[in-house]
Amino acid sequence: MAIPTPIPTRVFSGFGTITPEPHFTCIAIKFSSTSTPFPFGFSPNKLQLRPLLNTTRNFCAVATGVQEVLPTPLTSTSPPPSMVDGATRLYISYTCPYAQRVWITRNCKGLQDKIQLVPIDLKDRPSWYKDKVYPPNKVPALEHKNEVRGESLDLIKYIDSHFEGPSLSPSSGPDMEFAEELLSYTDTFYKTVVSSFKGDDVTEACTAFDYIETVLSKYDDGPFFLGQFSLVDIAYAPFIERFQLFLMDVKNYDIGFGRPNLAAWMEAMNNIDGYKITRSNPKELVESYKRRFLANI
Ligand SMILES: N[C@@H](CCC(=O)N[C@@H](CS)C(=O)NCC(=O)O)C(=O)O
Repeated sequence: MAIPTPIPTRVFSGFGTITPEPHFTCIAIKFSSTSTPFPFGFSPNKLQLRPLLNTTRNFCAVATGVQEVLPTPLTSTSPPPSMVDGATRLYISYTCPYAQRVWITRNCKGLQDKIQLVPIDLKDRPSWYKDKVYPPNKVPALEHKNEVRGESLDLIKYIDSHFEGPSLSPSSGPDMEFAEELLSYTDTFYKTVVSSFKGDDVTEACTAFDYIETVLSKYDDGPFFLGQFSLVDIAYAPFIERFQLFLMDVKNYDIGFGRPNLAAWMEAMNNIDGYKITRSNPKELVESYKRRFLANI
């Protein structure tokens, strides 16, 4: 019997170049209406099409079907965006977990066309950012209706309640109280886990992950904190992403081992397109955590 040749059903093209081979253009091809787009590099000069294994972040945008070219971070030499055009802008850094929360929220509500991403290079920050946009000089910040707001947990709620798209939080009742309780635990969770980074003892971190494992068992209609995907998952995801990679690399500690709810949560999160595109390069994350938390060892 002849092996059927896959016929592409959809081709995304022209979304940027691939870092190591700039003559290749990123394209993604879907081989059925339900399949994940598969990444290829296309060289118009060589008339060559080949599968890609190492892809840039820009390309991941294409591969998730979001079709968004991620802008290059602005630096000290970049001019400020026009502040009088009424556009809604989300100022982020691609590596900041707090900014990542807001970026995920924007993506998951399908607001890619409504909220413009403005990435900032935090190591070479434009002076206008502090002077004209957001005096605390941090990311994230959201410019909306000529006002600028900050603080990631406030911003994810603000975007959820002020913009169109699926609601990502319960509006009342015990679910809302539980969501608030979990959101207010995020800072303690972060501090507890990172406090165990330096020594050999990961007991503190274990306790924090055990707590997450327990709260994830409260709802049985889905793998997420409130059963269904919500702002709570978005608030934790950037940190659990970093902790998982760092603890595995440095301490050979698998946070999902013996914690089936947490393992299922991580797997489910990794299937959320609006989150996937925001994930940083794992190697770079681990290296930056090593520089930050193990510098004096
Ligand atoms: N509590 C803030 C924290 C934001 C934050 O610390 N952002 C970091 C980047 S990850 C930042 O902008 N740092 C620049 C600085 O402190 O100068 C939030 O939740 O939004």
